[in-house]
Amino acid sequence: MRLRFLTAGESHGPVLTAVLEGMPAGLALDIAAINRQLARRQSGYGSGGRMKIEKDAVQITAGFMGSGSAVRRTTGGPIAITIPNLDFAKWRDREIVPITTPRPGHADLTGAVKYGYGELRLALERASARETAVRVVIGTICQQLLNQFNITIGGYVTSIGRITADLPPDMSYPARFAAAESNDIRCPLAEAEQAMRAHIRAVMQAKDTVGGVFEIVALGAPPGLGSHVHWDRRLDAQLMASVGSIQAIKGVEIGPAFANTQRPGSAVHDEIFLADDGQTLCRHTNNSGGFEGGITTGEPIIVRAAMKPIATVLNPRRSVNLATGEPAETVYERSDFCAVPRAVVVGEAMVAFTLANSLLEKLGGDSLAEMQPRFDSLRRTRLEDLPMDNELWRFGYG
Ligand code: EPS
Repeated sequence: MRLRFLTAGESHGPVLTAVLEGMPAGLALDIAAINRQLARRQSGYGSGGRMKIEKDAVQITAGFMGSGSAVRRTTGGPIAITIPNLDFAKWRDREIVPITTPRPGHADLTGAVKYGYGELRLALERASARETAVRVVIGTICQQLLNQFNITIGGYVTSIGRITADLPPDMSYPARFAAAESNDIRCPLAEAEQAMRAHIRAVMQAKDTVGGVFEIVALGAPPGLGSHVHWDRRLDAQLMASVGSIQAIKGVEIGPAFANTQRPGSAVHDEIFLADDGQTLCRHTNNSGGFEGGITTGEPIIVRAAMKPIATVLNPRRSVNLATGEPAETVYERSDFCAVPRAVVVGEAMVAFTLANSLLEKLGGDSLAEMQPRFDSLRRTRLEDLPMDNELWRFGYG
């Protein structure tokens, strides 16, 4: 990995902390844009009360410097990131009732088995999706790097429970991103959005939770990122792992991968054509989701993620009180009802991080200035970039 990050912090502790290592020097970060992404992550229908308490704002205390007339830029050093938890003020001096009955679906039981916790809150606090706030900061920094190379990322919700948005294939991706941002379900189709809202409302009234599917799209990625030569260099697999690492994500597919299983190969694989210029190879379809052999094709990268219903359910669930050894019902603590609209922003962040890493691996370079000419000289899917030997050939091993 050329780019790495670590996060630390508990949901109700004083701060979230992260370090991003490997960013090249010379990138002028837009802090206001980072805070706008943090606000996006906080807004989405189906949230619990916590989002009314937090007003996430980033503090960057290393790796990004400059004063006076010079624009502040990344130094190439590790970037230190902090977001305060405003809710901490309420928890700081409170005596907190023990949690001894694990919630099905949360990390309460598995965390206690693994770490030997005598208090289940220790698992809950770190497993919480509160941590995704710092991931959004990291992802936005990565997006700002990718923007320098005209690579952009957006996302939207495609289903909530059984309500699905059947997006017209001719609706452009920028139009989908813009339409999704016009509502707090983050769904590009008005009709589906209203049905999704009604469904989430009904789920909340029934004291339950609901999951869904969202799609993250990266536009402008050059062909040739990732590699077929080794399992851990396949960029599609790296994207599945990074998006799959988001709390409550239980499935990730590249393009319509599961739907493709129901169609013959002749209907799935994106045929190759010559564009009008007689030079550029192009496709009229993108069933591959932007990847062949773990390498980008140059088509839009499509990552789809399945989010399970939130595990903290207002209706008590059957469990066992580990303190008494008796069957018991779970005790509810404030939570979200549907986090799918907000998870889109986190999905974008993880895709941005993974693509930025891949671009840095491809281009090398310690500064933005070094990367730019290397990017401009990348081989593209043009005949002139792909000269063939076109002669008889032998393996010729020793
Ligand atoms: C979460 C539970 C809720 C969510 C939280 C994730 O927090 P609380 O227990 O304080 O109500 O709001 O998400 C965030 C705080 C956030 O910033 O996204 C959980 O248990 O995972």
